[in-house]
Amino acid sequence: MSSARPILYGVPFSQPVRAVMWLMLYKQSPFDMVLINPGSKGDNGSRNPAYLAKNPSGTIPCLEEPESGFTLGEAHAIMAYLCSKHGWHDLYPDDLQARAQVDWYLNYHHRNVRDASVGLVAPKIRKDLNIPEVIQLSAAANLAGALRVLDGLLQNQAHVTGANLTIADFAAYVEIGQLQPQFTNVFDLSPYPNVQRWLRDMAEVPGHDTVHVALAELGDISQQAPDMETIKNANKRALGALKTALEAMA
Ligand SMILES: N[C@@H](CCC(=O)N[C@@H](CS)C(=O)NCC(=O)O)C(=O)O
Repeated sequence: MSSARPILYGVPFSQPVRAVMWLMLYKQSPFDMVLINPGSKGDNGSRNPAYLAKNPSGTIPCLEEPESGFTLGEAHAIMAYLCSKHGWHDLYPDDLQARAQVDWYLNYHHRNVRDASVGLVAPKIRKDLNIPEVIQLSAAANLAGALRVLDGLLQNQAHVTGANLTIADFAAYVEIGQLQPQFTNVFDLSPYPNVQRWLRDMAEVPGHDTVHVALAELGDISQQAPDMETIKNANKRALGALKTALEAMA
């Protein structure tokens, strides 16, 4: 493992981890992935003291730059940091107002679009979390409200915050995209035609397929929750695809 490469901690199943992976693949920016089990206190768990020292919130993703020892949690903070560091102003504009629009979405995302996972996907995949039904219902309602907002925006613009692709699109897609029929199929997106058009466009963005191998492998979970073996295999395939993509960059 080269010490010059940043380390991304997480698993490809995690939506916020996928957003960071996608950004780095899109920019052909090499990294090493270290697997961290979300929620576990075990050796490779996100609630283990060793990991908490890197990211006190105990969530994935976390980025580490081994040479300086710098660590950073929160997918949106990581993406903004990488864009600022590398001058990726196409994805995170240096124009203050354009950047503020991207920041608007990144903040809005958390209690609205992010609820796709809390309300619809996690209850199927992470039975162990025992997410109460009232929380699932409220999350699904938040998501529906956010989709109405996004559908309105996307009627007049190609991407979430304007004409161009930005990190807001990566953040939004990893949540909304996972609901599509070719992935988990747990939510009807047909009432949102502009969102659907944007989803199709986003599927053409380089890195999309590599980042979504885990979901493609998992397939439709609308009728039946996947078993542990299926989840493990999907994770294995996703890591294989990521390894191939990272080797191709070297
Ligand atoms: N706001 C955080 C959310 C991160 C998050 O919720 N990660 C989940 C996995 S998708 C996690 O680490 N859960 C484990 C836990 O909370 O213990 C971000 O965008 O990075």
